[in-house]
Amino acid sequence: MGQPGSGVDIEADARTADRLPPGQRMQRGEWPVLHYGPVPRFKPATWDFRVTGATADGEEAIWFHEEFTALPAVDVVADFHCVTKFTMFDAPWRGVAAQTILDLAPPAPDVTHVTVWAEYGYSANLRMEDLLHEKTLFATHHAGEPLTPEHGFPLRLIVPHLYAWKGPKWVRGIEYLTEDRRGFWEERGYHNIGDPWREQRYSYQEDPGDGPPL
Ligand SMILES: Nc1nc2c(c(=O)[nH]1)N[C@H]1C(S)=C(S)[C@@H](COP(=O)(O)O)O[C@H]1N2
Ligand SMILES: [Mo]
Repeated sequence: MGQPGSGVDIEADARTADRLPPGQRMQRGEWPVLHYGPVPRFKPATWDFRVTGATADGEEAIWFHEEFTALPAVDVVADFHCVTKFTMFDAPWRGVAAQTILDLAPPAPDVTHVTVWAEYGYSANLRMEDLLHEKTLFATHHAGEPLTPEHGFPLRLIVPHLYAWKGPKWVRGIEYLTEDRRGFWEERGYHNIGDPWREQRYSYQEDPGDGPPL
């Protein structure tokens, strides 16, 4: 591996360069807290996670907190890209794979998109394929510890291949849609798809077909 200390930084820089999407910089130090509005208080007695909209059987699915935390867990290590231009490498998440929820509460065949709903009506829309991505998960833990309240306790969505606003903190459910509908930031100037590798930051960059009319 060469001289101690010699090649190491070069290798690390090379790794960083091709893992950093265009216009992003690496976040050093603390994980920033970013959101709109206040941090909701977790109320275990009334917390639930609901799957609504166009489900396969026409019924809503619902999990109370203890039930949700008993679902099979997965570990996912992934980079985290915020549209305000910081990227965190190798965030270690634990939680429930989105695929698990989809298996337990399947969508009707004509479902193409979802709205992910969080406390206070925050929402983000995703294409079904984004939710089905193998690294998309409903995270309960970060770096082996339960999420802190400001980072989304008890549950947040993580969609590593899209900008982080697509992952609502304090998530409470998903709604199956048979046509796309903009979420909170997607109605307020942010790109409907939000792929950091294509630098899809703002809605004025959308191509025809990227999203419903504004
Ligand atoms: N409920 C909710 N979730 C949210 C947001 C928000 O405003 N409300 N902001 C998003 C944005 S823009 C980012 S970058 C990430 C930030 O997550 P963090 O505060 O854990 O770094 O949360 C996302 N999830
Ligand atoms: Mo963000």
